[in-house]
Amino acid sequence: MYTQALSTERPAPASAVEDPALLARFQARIDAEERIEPMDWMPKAYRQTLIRQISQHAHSEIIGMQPEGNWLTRAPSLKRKLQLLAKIQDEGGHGLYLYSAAETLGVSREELVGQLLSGKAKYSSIFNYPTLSWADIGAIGWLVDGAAIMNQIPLCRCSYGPYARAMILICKEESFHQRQGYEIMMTLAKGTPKQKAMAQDALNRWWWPSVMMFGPSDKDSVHSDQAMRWKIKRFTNDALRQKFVDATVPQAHYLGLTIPDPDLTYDEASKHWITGPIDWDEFWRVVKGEGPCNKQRLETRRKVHDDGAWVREAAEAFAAKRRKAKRAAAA
Ligand code: FAQ
Repeated sequence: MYTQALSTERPAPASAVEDPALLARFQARIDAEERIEPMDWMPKAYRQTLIRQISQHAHSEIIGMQPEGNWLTRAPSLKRKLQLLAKIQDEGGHGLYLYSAAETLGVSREELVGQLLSGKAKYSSIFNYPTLSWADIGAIGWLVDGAAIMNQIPLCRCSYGPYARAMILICKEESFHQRQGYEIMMTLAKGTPKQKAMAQDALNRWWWPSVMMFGPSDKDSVHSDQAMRWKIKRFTNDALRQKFVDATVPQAHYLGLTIPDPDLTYDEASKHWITGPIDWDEFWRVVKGEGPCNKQRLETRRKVHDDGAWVREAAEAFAAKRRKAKRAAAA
């Protein structure tokens, strides 16, 4: 019931069903770096890929509000509470932006939200981990938003116009989120020994899930090849993961914290930090619904959705009233 359904099928090749001339023209537009807009012709598989990716992204933003929401009432100062509140509201806004971008592809928001609430749709694995201490709020901003930026900056150049444009504001806000997280970590790391230990413990628990957030390794990524040909994705999962590791390891060193990876080494020749093996069994367990918080996240989301029914009903009644008044004025 709580499984985030896993489609293991490879997407149908774009050429399987559609007019070769239209397909060739479409690919030529992509190759020429033209933006595809909602009313343009596009292959069915392109549309489906975008609906899948954008809606998963939207669900991630909405579910991603929960781990941080857990600390709103326990933030250590008014300033921290205001920052966290603003960040969580930003994430909610990103979700709404992204649902709107997905709707331009001909799918309704009700359908997408229904897929999330039924447990059929995926959202990012990272949000199925618990936030056990205040330091986790620092670690999420630093690592999770840091990983999100690494993945999302290239999406500003995605071939689909509405998604690419939505990502511009989202990336600006994620950048603020990353800085507020790193600043929390810096305060803790330079604080008392107990505070530093909290920061190290948060890093220990969030490092590997953040590294996994980029998705399966390239050899197991089902969608990457086609998504790269369509310029939806600009880099592979492993390439982005490497960029994240290279950027983040020196930041951990600056904090005086230790990356929880005894095999981590710096390769002088390639100038890359090389991690030890990633536990893909853990990744797939979480994706399939068996992470520490999958059940709780969906239950909370369903309750919030049900509790908010009156808001949707009131908005519909108000819209109907306005339509009626407009008709009366025009008559
Ligand atoms: N979790 O073939 P690929 C954020 C699935 S936003 C769960 O490589 P693709 C902001 C994948 O869907 C974070 N499932 O797939 C924030 C596919 O299954 P399917 C979200 C995952 O699409 C911060 C299967 O594995 N960001 O953090 C994951 O080419 C703080 C095979 O994978 C985005 O969504 C995963 N981590 O590449 C909010 C960015 N990875 O669909 C609050 C946009 C893979 O066939 C607080 N998305 N899977 O059933 C993307 O860039 C891509 O969709 C990837 C996956 C890179 C996530």
